[in-house]
Amino acid sequence: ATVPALSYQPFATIANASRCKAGATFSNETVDCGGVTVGSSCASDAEGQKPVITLKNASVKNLRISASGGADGIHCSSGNCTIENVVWEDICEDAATNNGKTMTVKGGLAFNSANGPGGKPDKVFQHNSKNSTTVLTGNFTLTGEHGKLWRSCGDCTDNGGPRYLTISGVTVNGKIDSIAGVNSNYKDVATIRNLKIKDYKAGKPPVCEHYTGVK
Ligand code: ADA
Ligand code: CA
Ligand code: CA
Repeated sequence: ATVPALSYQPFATIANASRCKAGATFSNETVDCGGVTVGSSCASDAEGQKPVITLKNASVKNLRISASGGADGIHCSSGNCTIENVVWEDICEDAATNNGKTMTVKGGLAFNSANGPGGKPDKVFQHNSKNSTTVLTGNFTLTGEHGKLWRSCGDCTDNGGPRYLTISGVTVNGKIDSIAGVNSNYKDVATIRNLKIKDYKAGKPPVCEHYTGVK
């Protein structure tokens, strides 16, 4: 009998990688970016910058966001979104925004949230839609310096709440001001399990900061 020659593919091609470009929108699907790096620009802490990637009831995984191109990060603009194994080489205005129902960040890593070169450390995740949940899990890790890990919007047009944060396996391997910025008057709830914090700024409450949301 003849023995068939061994054949193998040394490098797998991720069919979706070419779709992972700054400005892309993914809807009702999971897109594996295969480790590509994307980015647009970073105008420091300016609000109104465009998201790098928009998810509409969709998931993205295995993506890097470039240090100088983080803009307004990833938006979950509707439905349930999962952001899995994403690396932010630096956070620009923020890393991701929940404008949907449940936004889950699973694994991955974010470096400084300093809004680009010369900026000061600021928020990582922004939560704008009410009656919705942000989940941080799978040992999502922060390194470098940060303000808040999560902020519930204090002045959104879609105001009120509550907004929910669930942390279940997060490591802060750098320095942070606080974990959750809740609006107490909107009855926000942060549920925190398995959180490791290496260092936090003196004089700041390390876990919850209470705010009053305004209309
Ligand atoms: C700030 C600002 C909000 C909203 C938010 C965001 O919290 O006050 O109105 O723009 O940032 O989405 O980044
Ligand atoms: Ca923002
Ligand atoms: Ca910011």
